[in-house]
Amino acid sequence: MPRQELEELQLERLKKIVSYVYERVPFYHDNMQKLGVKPEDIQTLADVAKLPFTSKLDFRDNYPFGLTCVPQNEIVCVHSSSGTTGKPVIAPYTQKDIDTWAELVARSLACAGITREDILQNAYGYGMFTGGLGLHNGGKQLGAAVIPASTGNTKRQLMMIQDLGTTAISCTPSYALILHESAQELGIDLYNSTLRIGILGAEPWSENMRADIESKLGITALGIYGLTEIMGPGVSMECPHKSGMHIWEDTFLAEIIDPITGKPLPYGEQGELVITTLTKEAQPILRFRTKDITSLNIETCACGRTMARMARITGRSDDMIRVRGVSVFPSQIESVLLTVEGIAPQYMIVVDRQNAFASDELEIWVEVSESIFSDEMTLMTALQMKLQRELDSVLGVKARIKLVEPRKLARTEGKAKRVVDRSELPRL
Ligand code: DLL
Repeated sequence: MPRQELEELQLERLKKIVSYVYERVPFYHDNMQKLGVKPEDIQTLADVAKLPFTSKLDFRDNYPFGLTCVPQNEIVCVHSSSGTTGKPVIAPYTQKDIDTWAELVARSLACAGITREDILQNAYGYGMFTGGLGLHNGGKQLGAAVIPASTGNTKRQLMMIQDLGTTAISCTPSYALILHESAQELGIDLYNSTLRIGILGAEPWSENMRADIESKLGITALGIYGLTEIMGPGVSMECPHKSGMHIWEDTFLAEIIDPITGKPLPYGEQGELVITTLTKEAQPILRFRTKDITSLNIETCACGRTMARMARITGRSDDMIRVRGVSVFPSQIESVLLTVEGIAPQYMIVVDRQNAFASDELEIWVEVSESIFSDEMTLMTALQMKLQRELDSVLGVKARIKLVEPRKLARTEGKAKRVVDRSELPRL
């Protein structure tokens, strides 16, 4: 769709959704009144900036159904975020919401090059997490054969890939590496298997991590993005040109704001992604502050799609670490680590939360790869110094590196936990 037509459609839908929530949800009604804005004040897309933001905290304050617009008997399914502390985010859907979601995931998979000829092994967790059922319903909608593998049981996952001829795998990037590690242990050659595409998301990963996964699994690794508050996976998806994830803008209005001032930023500038849902029935959300740091590009992609692309997420504004006043994101550290030979793509960044994330020095635990690990101190010290130098020059801050024996750091089958508080450190 030409962008002008797309923007007309967005405006029409935005106007509708703003009146819809204004009439139904006291939270939006009150917040709009506080700002002195009425639904009829939305006359252009830029007017979205007049609307109040919604944050994760607002979900907590309105737990569980305070943001919901429909009576309970119209809700056909409820998902939730993992929520490690406090109450999780609750995401209710009507049948129409579920259908739209399946359609958007099907569109995402098609965008990645998957067809009804493919066998999609879905290794995102099934249950209340949106990854499992989201990819499941979208895969079926496309007509691919979906294997509901869920997370874990890596040996069986590998057996299914081999026996069923799996051609596409959906999982977190960190789990793709676990699959490779286990395959190696079992003498299975994943590189030459039937696998050809990876639909990877749910956690930040770097361009170097992509290269590593592609070279180890012999696949094209593409990013999928989404979040519970907005829908689940399938908000945006990379095409094989690998130049950003196409946001399905007929359904979502995306903005980039300055995370400190909250002011909208122009296309191309990096800031916090804010999303308004344009068609949701059960729980539409106005201007959700995702905390995800990215930028938008509206140039037509080489694939021909006109919908804006969001750049790889460099991190979450709440994952940002301040070292001597310099902002550092875990993904920047990952990028550096993966360029140094002898380092396994497993690491942990240690922070002192009591110290409000502000420290004088970065502490990073890094696993050494099996091929290079040695008891000889001089070798390991040289590697440590090399890493220190690289991190110093790229990040501009001092890093204290602790080298860890191969396979010593904990593996997670879901989202990888890269930033760990000192009080939670494992004993090695
Ligand atoms: O992780 C939904 C999902 C499932 C996405 C499967 C992709 C695949 P939540 O648990 O609510 O939902 O977490 C959402 O995860 O705000 C980002 O910080 C992060 N995230 C999701 N996809 C990506 C990605 C699911 N491709 C939060 N790159 C988001 C980087 C991502 N971060």
